[in-house]
Amino acid sequence: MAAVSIVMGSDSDLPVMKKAAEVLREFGVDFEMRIISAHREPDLFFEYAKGAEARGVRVIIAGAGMAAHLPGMCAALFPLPVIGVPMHTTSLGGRDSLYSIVQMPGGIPVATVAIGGAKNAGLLAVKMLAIGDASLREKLDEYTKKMCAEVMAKDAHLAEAGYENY
Ligand code: RP5
Repeated sequence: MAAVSIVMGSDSDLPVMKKAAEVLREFGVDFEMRIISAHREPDLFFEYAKGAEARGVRVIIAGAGMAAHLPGMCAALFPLPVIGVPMHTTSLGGRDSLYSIVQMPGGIPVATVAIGGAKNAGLLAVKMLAIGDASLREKLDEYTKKMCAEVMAKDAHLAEAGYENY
């Protein structure tokens, strides 16, 4: 059963939204992934968002661009957390998507990540699920340690390449 649902407004969002899927795979979290447009197929979208909780979904990660209403409408219809991922756009650099997603009215929150920030959206979903899952919580510690070791290795390579270090 999918605990996380990744949804995006168009297949043009897929190269970004794949990064959320990669994180969920890394943590062994079951997820579903859909392309559903709130604007172009509103009836199907309502069915998807209203049925998500009954399917076992605990967190929705919704990515959209331009007049990006998909995450906000997910939050209006789905009672559990929604994470919004604004897409970069050629016309307005993604500010259109960002403002559409982040400027939600009081009472309907969307946890908005950076423009193109699907990796962090995946991680945030894992952290939400880890609140009630000790094994995921442990995996988060391992992930943090690994990240720290990677940066330390890069720093060591700088010194090996002859740059000043102390
Ligand atoms: C939004 O419109 C989608 O999320 C996408 O980012 C944007 C453009 O969609 P396409 O014209 O590429 O299908 O609904």
